[in-house]
Amino acid sequence: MMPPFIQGERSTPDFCLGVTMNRNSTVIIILSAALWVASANGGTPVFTSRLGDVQMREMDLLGLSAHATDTHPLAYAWSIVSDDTNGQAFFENVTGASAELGVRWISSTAAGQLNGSKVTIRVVARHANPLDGPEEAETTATVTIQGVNHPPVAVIGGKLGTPTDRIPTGYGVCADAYQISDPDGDGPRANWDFGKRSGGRWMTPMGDLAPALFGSEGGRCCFTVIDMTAPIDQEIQLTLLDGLHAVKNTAMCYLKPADAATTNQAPKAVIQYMVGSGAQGVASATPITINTNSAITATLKGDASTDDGGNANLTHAWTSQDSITAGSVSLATPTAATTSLDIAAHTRGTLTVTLTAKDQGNLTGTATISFKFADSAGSPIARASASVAGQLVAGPVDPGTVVTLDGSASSRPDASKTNLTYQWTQTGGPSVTITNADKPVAEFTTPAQSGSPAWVKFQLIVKDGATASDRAELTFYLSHLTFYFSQVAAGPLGTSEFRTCLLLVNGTSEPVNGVEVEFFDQDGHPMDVTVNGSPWDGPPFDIAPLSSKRLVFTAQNLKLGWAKVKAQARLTGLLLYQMVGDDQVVQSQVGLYSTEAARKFATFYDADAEIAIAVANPSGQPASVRVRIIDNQTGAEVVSRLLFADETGSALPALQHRAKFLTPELLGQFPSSFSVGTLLVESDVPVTITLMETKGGVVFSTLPVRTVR
Ligand SMILES: [Ca+2]
Ligand SMILES: [Ca+2]
Repeated sequence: MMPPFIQGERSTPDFCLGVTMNRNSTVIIILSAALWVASANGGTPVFTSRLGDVQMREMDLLGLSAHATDTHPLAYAWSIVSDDTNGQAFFENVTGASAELGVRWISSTAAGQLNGSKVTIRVVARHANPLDGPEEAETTATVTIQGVNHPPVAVIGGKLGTPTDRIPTGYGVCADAYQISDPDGDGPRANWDFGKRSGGRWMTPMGDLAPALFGSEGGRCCFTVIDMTAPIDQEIQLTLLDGLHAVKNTAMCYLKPADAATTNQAPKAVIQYMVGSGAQGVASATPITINTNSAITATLKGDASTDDGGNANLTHAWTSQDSITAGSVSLATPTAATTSLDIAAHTRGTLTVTLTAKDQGNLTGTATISFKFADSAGSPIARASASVAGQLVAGPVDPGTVVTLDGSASSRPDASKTNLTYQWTQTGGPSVTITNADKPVAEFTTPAQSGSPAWVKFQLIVKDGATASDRAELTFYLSHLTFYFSQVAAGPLGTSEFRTCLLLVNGTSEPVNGVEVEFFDQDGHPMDVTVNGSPWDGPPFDIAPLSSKRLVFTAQNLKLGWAKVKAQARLTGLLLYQMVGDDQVVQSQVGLYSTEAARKFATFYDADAEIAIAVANPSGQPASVRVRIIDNQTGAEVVSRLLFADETGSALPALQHRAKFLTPELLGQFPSSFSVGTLLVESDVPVTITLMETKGGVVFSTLPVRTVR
């Protein structure tokens, strides 16, 4: 049943002495009705309606009026003459001939104790203008307290949606007060309003403005769900007014955009963290390192988690899994939106915390955050340096260079080093292999520069047991693209002359600027040659787009060696190995292709052919080079010999060059069944090779060489 809602009616007719009980009540008690005729010429006001004795309740308001007449304007003074209620009676809303008397209760346990108490009130009517005379009239009444006005019970009904069944944009929402009650049978007055809101924002042409409420003073209050940016939880408030009571209750309306998903979606858990009083961050896959020099607290917040049902309806559960080797960590309040980790000083180890956010449909989403606890006071310190051939690396490094990574200066804070462990890891750039990656001193060979990124990066982490250092990082920039010709020659030879003609072709649509060509002799010294008729001192030169460069090297004395070409972009290079007669006519010419520096090459091998191999070592270290021959028919290895067994340390010294015939003396005897196979050339440092087929010692062809990775 719907109680009556009569809002604030309080009209008291003239000539009627009225007292309305409980201004919202339909009950009007008429106590008396006396009528006086005003004196036409008298100066004394005359009450046409007087106060009369009446009962009222604690926690209620009593409407009072007492009208007087006079030929002059009147003023009224209301007062409490005597009061048994110990000050609980009071006037309010005093306006001329009307006033309200209220009686508070002292406490809910004391409710009713004022029963029988009397309050005497008086109203005095006198001239509003003192010049009209001192005459006045008064009327008094005794109010007896009887009973208590109990607060109404505010209950909100209606279909307001649920977190998992939201009301979409365009629909109407009506909240009702049909289920309210009042212990005294009063019909309280209802006021409606919007309360707090969470989730998205309202979208109106004027901005984020809530929809209009219809029936904000009545038994039912409605609004139309307007467009919104994301699901909204909108509180609606009902206030019941009953005498001195204003009883409030709220209910949540669950709303969603028109095009929102129709089925309940799982929450998305998000962890925000703060270490000590540091900046707030959002958990990522990378563990967060916390220095445990002293005890510290990390705050974890889950209230940035989201859900289509609104994050206010999510529950949060935190769990943790740790691998603590020293100290301790404790997780507080595992079921609150915000929790914290209390980390004892000198704690070491790792901890992963999982947040599970659950919606009212029991769908869950999880997020994790990992911490690494490091006690820097005792952590070792990683120190890394790099060198090439004993020289610290100071600039870009050529491809194929062996770089030494040196972490042997790492130590504990007290400079001790015993039982430290080392780990070198590549952290960027083209992938390379690290030799001795778990030793203080490691090495790698720089890869060819193949565009982006033009660097390789490494880190060293040193551990003392489980306690790791911070990482020490090294970055190496790679030189321009470098390629090599492992056999060049220039100078007179009998009646002929060797010369080397180098052709470089830029097939790109961009100029290739700053090309460098260096020419080394067999012993690794710069070769003193004439190029295109002028002494060569190796200045960089440019090659225009779709253009080429031809360099002819000649020399006074016979010189053999190798060439190195560096360019910003890949050039096509061919070296013509020429013999020229007295008449400057080319007698023979063999094209030799370039190779990159590498540790392993493969080529064709024919036992009946006369084959020479030229090897240049552009690295800064001696090269131990082995030749192996695999029988193509049987797959068996028939040769495995060091190529430079006659050199110091059986290795080709740094920057030097040799050419050798692959004779039976060098290779040993083949099995009689062997005819053709694959020649593998392997080196411990990057080298560059050329395989030449000769007749009577004279080069007439080259063999295709493939670098093997
Ligand atoms: Ca009541
Ligand atoms: Ca949900």
